Amino acid sequence: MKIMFLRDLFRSRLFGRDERPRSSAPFRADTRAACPYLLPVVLGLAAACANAADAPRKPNVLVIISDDHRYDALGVVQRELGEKANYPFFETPSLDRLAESGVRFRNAFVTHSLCSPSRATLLTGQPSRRHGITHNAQPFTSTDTWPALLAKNGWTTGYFGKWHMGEQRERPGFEEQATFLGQGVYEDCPFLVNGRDTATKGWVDDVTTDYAMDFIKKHRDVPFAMVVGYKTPHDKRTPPPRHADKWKDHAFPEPPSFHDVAPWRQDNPPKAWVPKSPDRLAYFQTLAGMDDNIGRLLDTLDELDLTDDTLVIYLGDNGYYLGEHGLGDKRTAYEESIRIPLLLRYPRQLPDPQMRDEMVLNLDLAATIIDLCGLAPTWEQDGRSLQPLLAAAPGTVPWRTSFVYENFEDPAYPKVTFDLAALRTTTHKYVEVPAHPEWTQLFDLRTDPLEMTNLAAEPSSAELVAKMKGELARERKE
Ligand SMILES: [Ca+2]
Repeated sequence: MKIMFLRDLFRSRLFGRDERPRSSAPFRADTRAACPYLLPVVLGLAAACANAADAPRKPNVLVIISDDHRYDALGVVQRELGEKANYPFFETPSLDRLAESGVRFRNAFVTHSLCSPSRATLLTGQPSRRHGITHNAQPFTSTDTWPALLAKNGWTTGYFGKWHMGEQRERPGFEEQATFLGQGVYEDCPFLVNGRDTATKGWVDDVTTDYAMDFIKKHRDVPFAMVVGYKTPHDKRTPPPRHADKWKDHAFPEPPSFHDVAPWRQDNPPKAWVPKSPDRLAYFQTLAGMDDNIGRLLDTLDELDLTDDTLVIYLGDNGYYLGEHGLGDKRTAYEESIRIPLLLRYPRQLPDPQMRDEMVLNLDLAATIIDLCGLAPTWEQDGRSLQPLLAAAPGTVPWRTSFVYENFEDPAYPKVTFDLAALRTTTHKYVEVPAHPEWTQLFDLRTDPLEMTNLAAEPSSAELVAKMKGELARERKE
């Protein structure tokens, strides 16, 4: 026991917590063998360092972001829904494993449901109107980002997989990269590996994971921070061959809101529901392929003894409609579009699994990462660190009761996209489309969680509409 104690002291004082050996087994063997000779040295070093302040621990950071993964396409959520499960066949063992060993947020949202704007918010902690990425074709050049901050403070940074931001080739703030341009393709996707165009073979998210695992192994002994961007389950979907025949007989039930057509689709309502849609099936088949790869990443951390000291965050970049309100895609403000799966695990600081129901946002993740890494942001943050929330019992930390959601007209799709703003509270949602005042919506989410009864024009709602409209305008000006 004494030897173990001295070893730990030696490690924490000599290496600090920044460059600690990551694998304890070889160190333990060496220390024991050399102990008679090392002991005086160890004692001297320990004494010399005794008054030195403990350097803050530098966790590794692994952020995994997928593309169009809606909040309920998780095995653990489907089981939780019981008889109300809309996809009861679906399983995500690796994401469930992350959820069951970390924190699962059951009310997580994005502030803009679109690929590039959401990624810019993840990196900056700012909403689209502030970071300026309001559609998918804009390059992102800011280095007011958590990866750039971590790179300046001793982390090795890497980016893998999807980035988007038009066809941008640069990945500001990330030192190493194996990434593809734009949307990429599912099969044999061309990659850009540290600036060099590189052909690859196989399913894109398998390839991305191979590169990401190599990075983890290469940098196992130093703090690293990385983003893994999966293409899954964005259309046009091609599942990996190993899942191409899965669930083929499943008939998807019609969503209850399928014929409650969104105001902007009234002139073009959907045709009859198709229970067996190959495209919808492929949504889940690609997610199964991604889940395999998340398992490979988690296994890699386990095998390298890095799990306790690695902050892992999984999120979808936006939700996705699978027929609700007659819609596909995302962008607008119904729940299926703005809610995301969000999981977080960091055993060193948050050892106990949790489920949290506070409204949390992709906007909060930059502040959270920076906080858990022991740093302070050097630019304005619109989100809040989740660390104080997670360190306390539910209901004991004052937390937001509303947030602003925004979408902007996309120059690539001017006929089907439009400026939209919403205020979502813990009980209601108010949505306005400036170009179409007749599309204004108000939903009471307590009694109408599927958002099928628009109360905006009800005389009894006038006061609430005025109040939420005013709050929305005020918050957007800040
Ligand atoms: Ca997306």
